[in-house]
Parts: sequence; C-alpha cells; structure tokens
Amino acid sequence: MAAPATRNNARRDFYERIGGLSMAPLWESLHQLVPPAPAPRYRPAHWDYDKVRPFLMESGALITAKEAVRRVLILENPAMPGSACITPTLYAGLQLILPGEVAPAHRHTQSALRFIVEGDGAYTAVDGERTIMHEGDFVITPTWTWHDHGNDSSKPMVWLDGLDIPLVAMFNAGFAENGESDEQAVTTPLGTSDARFASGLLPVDWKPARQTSPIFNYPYARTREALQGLTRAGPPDACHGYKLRYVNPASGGAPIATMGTYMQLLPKGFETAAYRATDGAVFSVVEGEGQSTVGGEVLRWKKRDQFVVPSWASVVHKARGEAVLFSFSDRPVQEKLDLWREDRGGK
Ligand code: 1HN
Repeated sequence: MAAPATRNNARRDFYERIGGLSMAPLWESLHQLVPPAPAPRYRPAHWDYDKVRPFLMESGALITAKEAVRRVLILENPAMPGSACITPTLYAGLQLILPGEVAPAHRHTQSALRFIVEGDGAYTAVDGERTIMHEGDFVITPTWTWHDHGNDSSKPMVWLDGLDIPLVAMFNAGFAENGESDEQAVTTPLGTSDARFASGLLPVDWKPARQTSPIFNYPYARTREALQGLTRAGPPDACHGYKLRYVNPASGGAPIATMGTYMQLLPKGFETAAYRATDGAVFSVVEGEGQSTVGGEVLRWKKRDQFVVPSWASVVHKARGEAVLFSFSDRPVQEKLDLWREDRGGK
C-alpha cells in the first residue's frame, strides 16, 4: 500500500473522476446511510400560544382568508429552515378564520387533519357535508376531497392543521385543483356522517371505498368522556398515562391512512416513564399545563401550546394538574412498512 497521504490523494482523485459519471463511493457514506439507530436531523421545539396568537391576529389584518386561500402560519422545525416541515414527514400550521370569512374550496392528494385550538362554531365542508367545529374536535379532510371552511360565528377560530405534505412530496404524488366557486354546494344534511358511522354501527350494506374514515368530525365531548371513563376503568399506562388512538370504525385503522392521531390524559402530578418511538410526533395541549423532557431538553407547556417530539428522542411528560394532550404522527405509515419501533425502557 502507498503512504497514507498518497493513498488519500489517489482516492480523492478517483472520487472526482467517477463523480463526472454521477457515481460516488459507498464506503465514504455507508455509516450515515445506515445508522445503527435513528439519528434525526430535526429538533424538539415548542410554540407558546401567548406568543403566537398576537401574530396570528396580526395576519388577520394583513390578508383575508379568501386572498390567502388558507391563512396559516406554518410551524417549521427550527432545524429545517425553509422546509415548511415540522418533521421530515409532516407539515403543521395554525390557521385563522375570522367571523364572516370563507376559505375557498379546493382539493389535493395531501390529507389534512384539523385540531381545533380556539373558537367555536366555524364549519368545514368536505365533499358536500358540513360539520360545525368546537375546541378539541379532531376533523379530517381525506385525500382528494373537496373542502372549504367558513366562520359564521362571532369569534375568530384557530386550528392546528396537520398534513402529510412532505411524504406526498417524497413520492412526487401531489395533485391539486381549485373549486369552481368559493363554497361548495351543501348536498348532505349536517350530522349525516355522525349518524351513519359514529355509534359503533354501520349501515348494513355500506362498503368502504377508501382507507379514510367515514366519520369526519371526532368531537371533543366524546373523546373527553372516553378518557374520563378510562381513568375509572384501571391504572394509567406507565409510559402514556391514559392514551387512546382515533380509529376508522370500518377498518380499525387510523382515520387518515398517512397520519395517526391520539389523545392522552395525564393524571394530576403524573410523570410518565421514559419512552421513545420511531414516529416523530406533533402535540397540541388541550387542557392543563406541564412539561415534557425531550432528549434532555425541557419544554414547558400549557393549554393551546404546540410542541414537537423527534423520532427516537426519549420523552418524559409531567402534568402539573390533570392534563390532556392531542398528538399526531406518521406511525400508521411506518406500521404498514414494518418499520415502527418503540422502546418502553422495560415499562
Ligand atoms: C390546506 O388545503 C389547508 O384546507 C390548510 O385548510 C393548510 C397547507 C398546505 C397545503 C394545503 C386547508 C394547507 C393546505
């Protein structure tokens, strides 16, 4: 073998020459390409609603929902500037719709979830049916469905949007089109999907046409009642407190194929055991206050704050009083691909 300096020069020269043919030596990047454990290039982050809300309201004076199409402040991971991503697979933003406004109809192959942070009484319409939204409701906009929003209430409404934008972009599978009018025609009475699908029963001859749930609003009143029921039914899970996943009643799977959604209750003073999983997750604080230690970083949160926990980062949640947390992640995708893993630290 030649002396190290000569050898390194020869290698560099070789890399340059094969670079001209769009080739590269695997042995220089193998460890990075196949890391022994997830090494996410994004960070834990927290958005304090008291700091965010004034900017949201300021945006309301700068542009109408109609002109903006969607008046949203993107929650961008601070380690991924310019990406419009909160994790490498997920997009999140806070959307404001003021009284009397309409966010015009369009559709796209990206799926969306809404989690209502503030306000009561605005509606979203999906494929001809409206639903009135309240704080804590989880509402889905399935892939390629027409959707518009409007606010007939007297107060601003703010919700967290979660979309699978980065995933769809990775597949180059994005399509979108605008509606012919701002508001789509209402063809189905209010409450129809709820009546047909939300009571543990299904219309006898109904067959699902797609993976997404036929229920499009999972109201907080029912979710809260379910959590409360759980607290009476047994002890909390060491890693999660009392945690439920939202479900498509026709399949048992997630309501949206690409994003899993969860709601958990942490009893007063409860501290979870250290936990990590391969799905990075976005959280929205519904009730209470507390803190989450994420990969050694302490995020202090309260009602209406948002925060993000990266893949495989160790997390410990601690509630001061009783607290309720909504979250979403790409877990259903990872599960479909046999990739999802968790580490309960023996708990
Ligand atoms: C979208 O359609 C909505 O429908 C919200 O409310 C956020 C972000 C990017 C692309 C489409 C909505 C969005 C979006």
